[in-house]
Amino acid sequence: MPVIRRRGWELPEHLATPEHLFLDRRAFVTAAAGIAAGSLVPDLALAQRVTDAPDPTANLYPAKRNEKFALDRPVTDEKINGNYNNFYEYGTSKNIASAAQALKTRPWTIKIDGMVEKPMELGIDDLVRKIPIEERLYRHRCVERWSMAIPWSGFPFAKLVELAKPLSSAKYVRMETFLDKSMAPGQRSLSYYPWPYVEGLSMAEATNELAFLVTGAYGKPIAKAHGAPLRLAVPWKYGFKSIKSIVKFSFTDKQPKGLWEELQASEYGFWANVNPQVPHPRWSQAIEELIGTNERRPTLLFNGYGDYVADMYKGLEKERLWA
Ligand SMILES: Nc1nc2c(c(=O)[nH]1)N[C@H]1C(S)=C(S)[C@@H](COP(=O)(O)O)O[C@H]1N2
Ligand SMILES: [Mo]
Repeated sequence: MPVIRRRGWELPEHLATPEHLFLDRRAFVTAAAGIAAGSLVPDLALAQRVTDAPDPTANLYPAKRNEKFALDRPVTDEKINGNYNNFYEYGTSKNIASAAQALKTRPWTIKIDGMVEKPMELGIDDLVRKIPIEERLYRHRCVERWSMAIPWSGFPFAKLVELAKPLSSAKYVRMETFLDKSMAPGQRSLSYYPWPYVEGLSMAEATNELAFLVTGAYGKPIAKAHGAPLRLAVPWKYGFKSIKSIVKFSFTDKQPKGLWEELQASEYGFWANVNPQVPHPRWSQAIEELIGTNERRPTLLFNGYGDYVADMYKGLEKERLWA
């Protein structure tokens, strides 16, 4: 396990996991009870790891890299990236990789519904074989101020939109993660969270060239801790928009409310574009720490992806573009 050393400039301890709310007493009691119940099945993660079948799409990796998406920094070491995750379904610490082995990724059905010509359900393996995958090097900036650089594999979100054939009345895509307390201890212990995890994008954002549906990372099918078998990468937005383990895409005319906005609307909004000039209510966003290095850098507007995305927000300047 790589140890991530925290230095003096970083967040005080009580802010170290800011996406996690300060617990009120009642919530804390519920959470503690949930954790105690969860401890009855300590070996579940290990058992699952041993019995998992080989990934049926493994032969598609490594996918050809699309050189258009270049980095200004080295790729984060896979071991560090694979062991420093936010996946609240598996706990509120960063060290959830082992617990996430309880995630069962097959069979995995993806539902497309709402304002579409023809709603459909399809298995992840059919979906991944329908649309050619490629590799892209993307940066990732969490609202907690850390960042990484990842070689994701997957396909443009626009391809899924093409498949879904949304009606012209659809304005947003709402995405949902699985809901299954039996394989997600966080969904039991954090019982006051509005599970399942939900996130949303406008149609313009979803069809932006950068919006990427991820099926793999580091030249292989995506690890469970990263949100197997299908997660989103929208690198100009704060990390919490990049929903993991997606089971549903709903096309809608109502602006979706993500899990964090639902929990704490005063801190997390719909747009959530990286903006160093707008501090989170509890800390600055001016600087980021490159996890796994000793480096910190000034945060860039739209995480440096303004050339791709700035046009979408013309006229929206008065809206809350912050985390
Ligand atoms: N379902 C689900 N998706 C999620 C989260 C989560 O808790 N549950 N956390 C988000 C946050 S806050 C971040 S920073 C990224 C972390 O992705 P990584 O672990 O691959 O770095 O996942 C996002 N997607
Ligand atoms: Mo995050």
